[in-house]
Parts: sequence; structure tokens; C-alpha cells
Amino acid sequence: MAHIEIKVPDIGDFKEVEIIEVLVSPGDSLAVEQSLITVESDKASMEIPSSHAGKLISLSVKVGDKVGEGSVLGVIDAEVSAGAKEMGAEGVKSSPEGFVSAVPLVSASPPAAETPSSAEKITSSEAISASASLTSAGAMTVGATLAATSIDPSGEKITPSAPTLAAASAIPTNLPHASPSVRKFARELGVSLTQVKGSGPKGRITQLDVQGHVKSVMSGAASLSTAQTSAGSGSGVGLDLLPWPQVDFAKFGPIDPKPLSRIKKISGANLHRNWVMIPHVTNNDEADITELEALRVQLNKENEKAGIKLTMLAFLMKAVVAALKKFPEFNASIDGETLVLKKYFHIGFAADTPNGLVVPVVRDVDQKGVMDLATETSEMAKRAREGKLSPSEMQGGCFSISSLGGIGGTHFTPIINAPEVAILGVSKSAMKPVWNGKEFVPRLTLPLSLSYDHRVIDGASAARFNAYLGQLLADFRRIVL
Ligand code: CAO
Repeated sequence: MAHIEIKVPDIGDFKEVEIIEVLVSPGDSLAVEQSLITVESDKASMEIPSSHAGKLISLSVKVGDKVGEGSVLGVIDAEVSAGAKEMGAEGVKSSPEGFVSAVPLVSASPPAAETPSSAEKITSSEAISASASLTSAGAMTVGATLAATSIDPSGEKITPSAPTLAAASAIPTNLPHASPSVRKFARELGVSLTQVKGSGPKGRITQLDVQGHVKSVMSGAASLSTAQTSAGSGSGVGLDLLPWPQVDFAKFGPIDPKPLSRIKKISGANLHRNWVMIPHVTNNDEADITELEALRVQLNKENEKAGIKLTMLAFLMKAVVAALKKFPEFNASIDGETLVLKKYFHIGFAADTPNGLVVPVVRDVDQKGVMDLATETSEMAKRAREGKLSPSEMQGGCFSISSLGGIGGTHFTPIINAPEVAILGVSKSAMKPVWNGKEFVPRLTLPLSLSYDHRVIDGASAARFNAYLGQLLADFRRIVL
């Protein structure tokens, strides 16, 4: 055993940072790498770990103190463990005060607990986090960077980005404010921090806040749904919604309670998030598909023997890809403050199944003909209805089409399938009188409802996209131009 003074290691550009949490008390038995305090700058919060195992004798800091490299945090009665030997040999000898400094240490890898594993999924609303942790060597890692949406109907995943400090500094300011240990605690309980109000300084979420949130959910006071947006964590601009009404429906008449299907629960949560978080606008237009319908009918006659049935969906996919090429910001996703433009053309289509809505994705639509697309969509729709699609067949979409044309309706407002930025809703085509300059003529018109993310796409661009789509459908030969 040896009394060792624990000091703040080299924390890079962070000169004087405030302690926002003290995670240990005198008398605690500490493990190597156990977090001692959380400090926070205006860019990130990080935990300072113990370089040694042993019993904490005294603490010389408290919440609110400012520390920098070399600040003494406390004294530990260190065990002569493998870790302590490894770190101590140099420190004991070189320390002018006769104590071992906690500064010059070893591990280049971050503490495992702070690195999100693939099993430790984080909801996309927590997708970017400012939290960081320090290894005892002073290497900083971003605790939770871009992480996967575990339950997107499209199975969409945002691949974790490299853990760099740059990621931390590029963080939007309305993200939940919490230390790495609180984030980890919330993850373990499956709590999305976007739903928790912070009671700490500057609205920071504490462990007690997370515990309080769990209690309120368990007691029914808070909705289990994603009622609040990421901006709702105490910033004063979130959706401060009332709890969901608790009604005893049986009081009013006979009822038949039926649990929601797994697909409904998953797609419902995602649709809700997308509806609340994306500023949707829908542009409605109509396409003259008189000639295209005639071509479709003719091709179906010719291919009757082959058993391939060509519906409007295959033509729509080809036309959408041509429009995406002309308007690339529609083939994009928001990634933090960057717009990622995609050079591939994978198109999702909503399929109505007995268990709910799923979105199979057809890859490389630009490289396929309408016959191939008709075959592939009908085969995928069949497998979707049988519940046989694999998750990979619902991932990677660039843009989605929701066709209700076989059922009815004039126009509707489709919900964008995040992280895509637009979706095309198609309703039932109908014969309408159209003025050609001299007379009204009967034309088959197809209603097109284009919902777009107004953060990315302006109304004028959406109107141009939809009008261009209409021109392509009116004269399909333009596709090859
Ligand atoms: N206008 C008029 N008729 C249309 C049409 C349109 N826009 N689109 C399709 N039809 C016709 C087809 O030609 C077909 O006619 P016949 O039976 O006479 O040949 C019939 O409607 C049925 O077509 P379909 O629905 O089987 O085929 P599809 O390729 O058009 O669509 C699919 C496939 C999977 C998209 C569709 O079956 C489906 O599930 N649609 C529902 C999508 C949905 O739920 N969207 C809402 C999502 S939540 O916003």
C-alpha cells in the first residue's frame, strides 16, 4: 500500500474546467479506471478516472471547483496491483512531493464501459452526444457518437463515426446535456435522455433526474411514447405535452383490447419521431399519365404469358430516380450539420401488410428496367406480407414511395422516412377534364403528394421536383434524356 496523490492528467485544450459531478467519496474502494469526477467545458464533458486501485483516503475537490492539468483531486491508499505497478514505477520516483502522480500513465484504450458496443444500442434521438471520457493516459474519446436507430421501420442504421473530439465540437446545442456516466446509466435503463428534464446547472441531466423519469413513467405520469423532442430537455422550447388521457373505455360500452403488433409498435414510434422532429411540408401536384397508362396496359398484354404484372409503381420508381438525379438534395440525409448527398439510388416503397406498414428497399433502381422493378417489387411485397423480409432488405433507402393508388384517395400527407428527406405519396388516378387551350379533353391524372423536410428542401425546389416528375410521367421518353 502507498499513499498516492491523484492529479488531473493532461486534458488537452481544456485548461480550467468546472467539476460538475463528484462520483466518489472518501472511504470508497476504487478500481483502476473508475471515474472520479466529471468536468465540463463549453464543448464537452469528460470523466477523469483513477489511475490506481485502492481506498480513497481524502478528496480535495467539490462540485463547482475549477481544475486543470496537475490539480490534485485527492489521496488514495493504493493497492500494489498490476495497474499500480505499471503506472507507479515512474511516478513515485519522479514526483517531487514524494507522491505518485496520476498523470503519466498507460492505457491507450478507453474504459470499456464508456464505449458504446453494438449490443448497447442508443436511440437515434440521442444520436450525437457531447460526452467524452478520458483514459488514464489522458486520451479523450467521445462517449457516444453517431449511433444506430435500433428500431427504424426501414431498419436504417447510422454507422457510428470515428470517435474524435472534432465530433464533440460539432454538436448542435439542443442535445441532452448529461455526463458520460449519466448517459451510460440512462442507456442501461433504456431511457432516452431527450425525454428527461435536467435539474442540474444549465439544465444538465443528473442520475436523479433519470431515476425520477423512470419512476414517473412507471407510475403512468409520463407517456412512454416519444412525446418530447430533443429540444424538450429543459430548454423551454420542447413540446410540453399533457400526459396521454387515461380513459376507462369500458365505462362507455363494450371493448376488445388488442395488443399492438410488433411492427406497429416499431413503426409507430418511428413515425411519431419523424412527424415530431421533421418540419414536414407536402407539395401536391398531378401528372397526366394517359399515355403511360396505355403503354402499361399494352406491355402487360405483351407480357401476359411471362406472368409479370406491370403496375404504376415500377414507372414511378424510374421517374423518381431521374428526378433525384436532377435534384440531388432530395437524395440526401442530414448528418449533424452536414448534408450527405448520395450517389446511389435505393428506393423504398411502403407495403401494407397484415401486421402493419413495412418499407422494403429496392437497390440500384437506376440500373434496372421497369420489368425487373415490377418483378422485384411484387416479390418483395409478397415476402413483406408473409413477414419474410430480412432487415437488410429494409435498409439503405434514399427516398420512399407510398402508393395508395390501388386503394383510393385524392391526396394525402406521407410521413418522411428518416433519415431520408422526402417521400412521394401517390393516390388513385382518375379521368379528369383538362383544358388543352381549345377544349376540355379527358385525361388520366395521377395525384402526387411530395412531403419534404423543409430544413433541407425549399418549397420552390419541391414544386420543381414534383412538376418535373409529372413531366416525366406524362412523357416517359424523357427518362432516357
Ligand atoms: N391509380 C389507380 N390504380 C392503381 C394505382 C393508381 N395510382 N396504383 C395501382 N393501381 C392499381 C393497379 O394497377 C392494380 O390494378 P389491377 O388489379 O386492375 O391490375 C391495383 O391497383 C392493385 O395494385 P397493387 O396495390 O397490388 O400494386 P402496386 O404495385 O400499385 O402497389 C404496393 C404495390 C406494395 C405498394 C401496394 O400493394 C401497397 O401495399 N400499397 C399500400 C402502401 C401503403 O400502405 N401506404 C401508406 C403508408 S403510410 O403513409
